[in-house]
Amino acid sequence: MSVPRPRPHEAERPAILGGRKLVEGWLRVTEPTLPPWWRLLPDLMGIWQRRWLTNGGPVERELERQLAAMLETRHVVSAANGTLALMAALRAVAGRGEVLVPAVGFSATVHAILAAGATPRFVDVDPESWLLTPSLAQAAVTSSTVGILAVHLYGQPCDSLGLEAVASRHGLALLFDAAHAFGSVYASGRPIGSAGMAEAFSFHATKVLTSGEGGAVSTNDPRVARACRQLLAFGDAGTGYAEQAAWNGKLSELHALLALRALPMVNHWIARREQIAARYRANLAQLPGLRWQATAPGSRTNHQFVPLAILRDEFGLSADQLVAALKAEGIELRRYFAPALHEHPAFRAYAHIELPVAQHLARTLVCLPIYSHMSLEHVDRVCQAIHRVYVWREHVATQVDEAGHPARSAR
Ligand code: T4K
Repeated sequence: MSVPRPRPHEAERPAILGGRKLVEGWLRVTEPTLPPWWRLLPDLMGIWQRRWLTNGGPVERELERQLAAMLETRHVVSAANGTLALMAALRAVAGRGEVLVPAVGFSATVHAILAAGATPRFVDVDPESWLLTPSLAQAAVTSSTVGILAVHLYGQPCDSLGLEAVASRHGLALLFDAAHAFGSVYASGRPIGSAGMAEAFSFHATKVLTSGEGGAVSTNDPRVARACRQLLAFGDAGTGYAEQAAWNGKLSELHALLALRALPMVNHWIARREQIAARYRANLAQLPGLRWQATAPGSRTNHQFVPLAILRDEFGLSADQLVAALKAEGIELRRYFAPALHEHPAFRAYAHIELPVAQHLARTLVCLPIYSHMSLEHVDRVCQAIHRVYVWREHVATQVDEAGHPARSAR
């Protein structure tokens, strides 16, 4: 005997079905948290008085010094953005062969590999942590492999010790794309930024620590630091000659200042993000078909993102359907990171194999809104929106198809 389903409550009708929007205006998936603007005024005056705007100015050098102290690393080289930081780090340590890279992530990681003259070899990720693990890397090494570029995806730390063991066993360069992970901590208790041959950060407007556009390479090896500095300044080590083909990837004083004055607040902001992420988990715990990224015992994420995998068969709606339904509520969810990297048109030439976990994740991942000054009331609104979309899921599915487009019946 089939049990009749209770009718969804009218008052809980989602906006996509004609109910009242839960958010006034538009709740962005993220926005930058900034130091108070007036605190920057004396520094701005200094920049104006010095008339020194870039090329190794005092603010940029002070930022590098403070970053190195915080990251517990010997050298930090600032960069105009995270992509250039990664390009320089790759060129400095890896040769022109194959670099192993996880197939879930942002295109910039692969652009950097290609720009540095290497070749990406896409590797599947772990179904729990969604990261490149030592065993997956080990299994992917070939005679052409020259390096491993692991990504601390969403801010979640990779197993640095395990990856270091694989790299040293095969004589490979080990690099970390730490674009998402400023302030995250390895299981060993060391800050992200201190492992491998180098780690590369992004300080884009969407990151926990931002300079608008910006990035940095951290390394304990003075030769890598010197090479990166040269690569980010026309290949010129101060001689006036271009000693190698290179780029202009320097960070300006104005950008450096923004990050420098934000730096003392970062730990407080990460603590706030921890509360936000915990609230999401608690509020959504009763819903079926939601999977969270696993954190390795002892390690700590900065919660750069709050990613969630939506299992359609259990939740009743696909990730794209949920994104469309929340958009109607005034809430921005993002499909970071779909498609899988080897499925981007630009990189298909390098995709020789099926990567089932990456492909599954690309179909199911969404990122919930988070920023360091987000109110818990807004977190609750997002959760309420997800709850009511779930309660009305069968009706929602009549409006939007699985790809998130208006359903045929609703057109
Ligand atoms: N490696 C990895 C793993 C990466 O994810 C990235 C970049 C890199 C390397 C390279 O680092 P960078 O070269 O970028 O430094 C963003 C960022 O542009 C990019 O930095 C980031 N990863 C990537 C995952 O996402 P979009 O295209 O999502 O940004 P956008 O403009 O759609 O904005 C997202 C949300 O933020 C919106 O709700 C609007 C809001 N926003 C945005 C900006 C720019 C603001 O509130 N204020 C702002 O100023 O790319």
